[in-house]
Amino acid sequence: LPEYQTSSETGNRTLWVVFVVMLVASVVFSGMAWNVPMSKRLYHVVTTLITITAALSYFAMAAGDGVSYHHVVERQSHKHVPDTTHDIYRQVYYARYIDWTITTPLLLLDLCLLAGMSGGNILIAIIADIVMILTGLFAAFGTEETPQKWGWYAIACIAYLVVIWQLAVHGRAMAMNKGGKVGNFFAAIGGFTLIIWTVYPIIWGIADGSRNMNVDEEIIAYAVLDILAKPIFGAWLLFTHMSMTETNVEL
Ligand code: RET
Repeated sequence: LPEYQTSSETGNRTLWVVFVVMLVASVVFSGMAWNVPMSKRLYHVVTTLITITAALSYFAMAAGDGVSYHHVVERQSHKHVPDTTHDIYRQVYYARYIDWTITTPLLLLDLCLLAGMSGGNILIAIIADIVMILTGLFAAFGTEETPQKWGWYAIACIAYLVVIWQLAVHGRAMAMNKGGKVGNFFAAIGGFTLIIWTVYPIIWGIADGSRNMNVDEEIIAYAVLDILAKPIFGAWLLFTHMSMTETNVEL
């Protein structure tokens, strides 16, 4: 008999809760945009687009649409009985990768604009980020019977290092040039981002990669990370931006 690794009521309820959180954040962030002049709204627009996209993605996952069963591996059913195998299928929430393809470049754009990075460096960071997410998607649909599942994962990690390099080296230098206030804020919110983002590939390795976490635990782990990386990050950025003229962008 095949084995199906599936979310339960707990995972599903978590998905609905995060959907509501993202929806409320979107309303609050767009409301905040009305309270600042047009010339200060770019971060509000970018940040609201991030939470709206996440709300749509969580709606799809909660409704059971952004998910499919993936054949992971064929296993020996009994250690000492030959020719008895069973297939293992696990739910892959591929809606996440569609969400991340849109939202992680927008999150990076927020940070790049804050630092005042050059167009070339922004483009490298964003394209490397898209490569990271899409090669991560290939890894998610890889099979444990071939080595390329972890090969795709390794490529995604290299792309992630390119993103970190652009932000930590070029981003930080440009932010410092804008003065101590922006420099310190960039270091703080950039450090927060670095820590949160780095937990994603770790969770992926434990849950999707090696199946040492069940589907419910995986949903909860990503839910916590997504709330920190999107609404909490966004609120911090927008409230700080409102109190500073140095963060204004001429775009
Ligand atoms: C994957 C697996 C392959 C290796 C790496 C990954 C990195 C993912 C990251 C995701 C960040 C998501 C955010 C979402 C929105 O809030 C694709 C998990 C490196 C860094 C911030």
